[in-house]
Amino acid sequence: MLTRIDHIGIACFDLDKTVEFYRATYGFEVFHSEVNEEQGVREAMLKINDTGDGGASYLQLLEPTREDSAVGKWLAKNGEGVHHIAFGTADVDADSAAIRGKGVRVLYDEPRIGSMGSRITFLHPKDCGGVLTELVTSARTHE
Ligand code: MC0
Repeated sequence: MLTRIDHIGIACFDLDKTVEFYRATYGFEVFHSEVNEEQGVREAMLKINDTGDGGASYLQLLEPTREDSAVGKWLAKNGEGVHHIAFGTADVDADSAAIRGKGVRVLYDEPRIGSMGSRITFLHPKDCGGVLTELVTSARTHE
């Protein structure tokens, strides 16, 4: 069951500059940052609030580490902006299987490692009304 908006992924060319915009404009601070080489991103997670399901909601700022990554390709075509939305679930395996059963393409056979040790998968944007959609089970909720 999907129980929260886990994060909104925002693609940017310059992570440090974008972090500073969110800090100066809204007062959001970086909760966590990391590089995910498999996904080809350097990212900063800005926590908005804890949620009632044991998880939290974040803004995820994403700078590509290489031009041929998903975010690098998307930025070259579209420029900066909202790249994807992510729903949180306690069981990404069960939810991705259920959604696949409804005819939506799930991009990974097995969930991969996402931000802060989470387990993630993606749904194809062409099957989701043009919205790249991620499912996340956070390390806090998959223990
Ligand atoms: C591509 N398309 C999108 C899109 N990316 N539409 C909406 N939102 C996006 N973000 C559209 C393109 O415009 C194009 O449509 C069509 O999909 C094919 O795109 P493409 O440029 O030819 O690229 P593909 O097919 O090689 O790859 C698209 C695909 C890929 C969605 C399969 O980006 C992917 O695997 N994404 C999942 C992984 C990801 O995004 N990782 C970065 C975040 P037209 O109409 O022009 O044909 S990592 C992350 O978020 C982690 C760290 C975390 O949360 O913890």
